[in-house]
Amino acid sequence: MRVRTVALALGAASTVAALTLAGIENAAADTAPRIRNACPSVAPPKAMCFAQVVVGGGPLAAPAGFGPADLTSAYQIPAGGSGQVAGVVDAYGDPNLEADLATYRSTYGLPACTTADGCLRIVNQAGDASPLPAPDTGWALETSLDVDMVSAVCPACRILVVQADSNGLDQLGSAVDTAVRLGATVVSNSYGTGVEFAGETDLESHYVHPGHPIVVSAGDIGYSASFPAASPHVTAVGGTTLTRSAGGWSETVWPGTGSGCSAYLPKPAWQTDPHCPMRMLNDVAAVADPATGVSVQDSYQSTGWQVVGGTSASAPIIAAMYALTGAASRINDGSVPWLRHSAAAFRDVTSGSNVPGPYSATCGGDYLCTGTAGYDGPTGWGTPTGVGGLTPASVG
Ligand SMILES: [Ca+2]
Repeated sequence: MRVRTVALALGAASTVAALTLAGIENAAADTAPRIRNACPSVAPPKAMCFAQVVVGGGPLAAPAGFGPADLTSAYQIPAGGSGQVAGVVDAYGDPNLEADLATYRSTYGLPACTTADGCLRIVNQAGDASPLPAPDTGWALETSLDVDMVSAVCPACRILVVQADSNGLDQLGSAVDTAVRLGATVVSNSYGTGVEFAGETDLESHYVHPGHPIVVSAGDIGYSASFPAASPHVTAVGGTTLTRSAGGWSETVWPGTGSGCSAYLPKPAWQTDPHCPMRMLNDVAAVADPATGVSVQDSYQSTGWQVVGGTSASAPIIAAMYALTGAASRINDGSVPWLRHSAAAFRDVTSGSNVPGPYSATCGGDYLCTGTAGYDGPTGWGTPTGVGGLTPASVG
């Protein structure tokens, strides 16, 4: 309970206060909290992880970002998930993954989830338990973020981590295929190119798995369409700034979130927005602003508790909520929020923009880059309040 109290107190803090209080990773003398990407920028057809971490100020002694109770409250997350398998695809290895997950879950009072009890399974992209890929510091943080978010949202889910040999999209795509083959109910993908490229059409088949929702981060460079989020066969997840307000929660567009109109991939029939003739991103959103970030435990070449954001946080939250619907086998793409949205099912995000951003271009000032009433690119139909908006209509 002591830890939960700390988390709740910090969750209530303002953005500025959260930044001031959240210091990590670096030497104690490095006292200026700031945000950096966990993974370096790369050019397609490689992908970067979309985690952003608060650094500076010295190691954190206790969790300082949003924890499971905060997320459960903000998104009205129900119980459930027994028998569901949350697949997580990342690149490279993380030697401390299981130990760090154990720390996260025990700290927050969640049931243990270990390789010994079969709850946690870690394989390479071929589906084998060994050899696992060489470790990478940035992707290790990313992987911990993914399994921590899945744990926070769906503590009863089993977790299948598939580690691609590298950050090449062909490798990551193979890992997605493996996750589905090994029984993943849903597959969370917190990575992408940030920008589109012509060759993405040749890689898209890895993300076409009807009956296994493929959930993808929208990217962290502001207004821009990223692949594989641009696939019309996935759910593209944008990001918000999440703040606790009197009696509840409020959200605005996180300026870093990707969004936009694909240059290469066609518009699916279920998308009805007026100004994008191709696949429009995004479909839904969840918290991604590192200044209102989530708590993550990562000790691989790092100091333990971290405050992390980026659309790498929002994608596994949505993936795990899909698992909680118990209806993932009837989900084929990102259409469900478009078909099932309602005022009760989503918190409509109506303010904020992802233009200007460090790499963004103007979008014309409309819903492609601006939070508006109803659908908008940065946050899709909004953030889920319960799983009703993520649950497909009953057959027949
Ligand atoms: Ca909106």
